This record gives sequence, C-alpha cells and structure tokens, in this order.
Amino acid sequence: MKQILEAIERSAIRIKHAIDVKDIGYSQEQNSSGETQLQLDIQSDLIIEEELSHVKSVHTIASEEKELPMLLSETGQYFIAFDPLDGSSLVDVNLSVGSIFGIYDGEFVGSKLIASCYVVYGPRVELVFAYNGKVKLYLLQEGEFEYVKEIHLNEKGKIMAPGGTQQFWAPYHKAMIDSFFTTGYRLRYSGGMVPDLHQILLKGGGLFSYPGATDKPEGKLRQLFEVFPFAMIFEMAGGKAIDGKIRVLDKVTAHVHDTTPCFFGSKHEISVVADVYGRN
Ligand code: FDP
Repeated sequence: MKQILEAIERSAIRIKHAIDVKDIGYSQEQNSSGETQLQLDIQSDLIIEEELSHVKSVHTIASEEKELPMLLSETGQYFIAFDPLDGSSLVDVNLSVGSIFGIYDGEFVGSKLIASCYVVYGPRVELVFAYNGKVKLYLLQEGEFEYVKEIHLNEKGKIMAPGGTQQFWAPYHKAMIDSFFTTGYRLRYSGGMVPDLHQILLKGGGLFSYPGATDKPEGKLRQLFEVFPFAMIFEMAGGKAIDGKIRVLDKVTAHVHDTTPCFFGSKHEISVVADVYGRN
C-alpha cells in the first residue's frame, strides 16, 4: 500500500505541473461516458498509468478515461480505479480540480474497496488518504506530501452542495433541498466533485447530492472511480454515503463505467435523505 500511495503522490506532482503549464484545449477524443476529453484528461491518465505500472502489487487499473480495465501484473493483488482529472471542465476558469483513486482487493466490487485517495489541485495541492479506519490529510510542501491531520465529520454540518439540473429533479428531492436551506444550510457548489466534497469534509459536515433525475435516472457520477472512493472516505470520517435508499458501497457494479445517484454527508443530513427517499 505504501508503494501505491507513493505512486499516487508522484502522479499528483506531475499532474499539478501539467495543469500549470500544459495546453488545456479539447482533443478529438471522447471518453467512455461520451464526454469530449481535454488534452489534460489524457495526459493525467497517462501519467497515472505510467506511475502505477511501476508498482508490482497492482494487478489491474480502470480509468474513467479508458473504455476497458487494463491488466498491469498477473501476480498483483490490487485493482485500482481512478478518475485522473475530475472536474477538468473547470480548469479553463481556474477553479479547483482533482484526481480520485479507489484501491480494491482482488476485484472491482464496492465491498472489496480497502483504501481510497483523492488529490485536490487548488491554490495548494492537498491529498486525502483513507485506510485502516483513518482519513488523513496531507499538504504538498516543497515537493513532499506532509501529514497535516486526521479528518473527522461532525454529526451535523452547515454546507449544502446540490448537484444535477434542478429542472429535472423529483419534486420530493427539490422540497428536501429547499428544507435544508430554510433551516440555515449555505450553498457551496463549484461543480467539481473533489473540491465540493473536500470542503464538506474539512468544514465538519453537510450534504453533497447528485440524485437520479428525469434526465439522468442513474445520476452522473461513476461508482468505481468517484462514488465508492468518496463513500469510504465519508464513512471512515464518521459520515455516511447512500444512493437515497441503500449504502452505496453495497451496490452491485455491472460495468466499470456504471453510475449511481449519491448522497454524501454527515449522519444527520443522511438520515434526512434516507427518511425522504424511504417515503418516495
Ligand atoms: P465534470 O463533468 O466537470 O468532470 O465527474 C463529473 C463532474 O464534473 C463532477 O466533478 C461534478 O460534481 C459533476 O460532474 C458536476 O455535474 P453538474 O454540472 O451536472 O452539476
């Protein structure tokens, strides 16, 4: 696991450099979800693939930018799913973006996720690593990731990050989000999953939602690359992650690019979501 974390750290430093200096134009390619890839998406994907290919314990990788998983080493133990540059459409407006990693033991199944990591490329580069029941924050300082602190969520937070297009939300979902705002929650939504969830984690709690809606019944966010890794981080930090009704880590993944509706938050907000969705 140490070698995997070191490979992620090296990737993060190289991706940060690419963000700072490289062409951010669109390529001619589309990813598996039909989105046009940025040069930076492709570049970040190649950087991570290269760094993980040096780690013998990595059996297979799956990337948001690749159609199919890629075998790296028959004798490896770990299956790593990653979104190389999540929220990359925000790079041209200079908002924060991130990389997300889920480290699975033996197969790409939610219950086999054993460690998660994400990197935020903002004014500073931060890395969060969840393993063995602890969620640890690191800050990039002069080329090294230095440990800062453990992350713990409060029982109840103050931040609301409601994803998706309101026009397509179910009426009960809209009523639930409105009711959070009328009880004092404040809107904090940049459109980048990594910085939006990072803010909730570091400010002690709140709710990030990306529901199923009429335009996207299964939501937008991908299970293996985005939802499961953050679900583990929220659970280890003392919060919860559900799809409205069930724990997202118990969901069955039929295809590597499957999406799911998702709600991440501290315990209070998730109990409200479970109550509303349980009745609808
Ligand atoms: P993006 O398409 O820019 O990569 O992963 C997809 C994602 O961003 C998340 O980072 C973000 O939370 C979400 O999409 C935003 O979607 P909406 O624009 O539909 O709110």
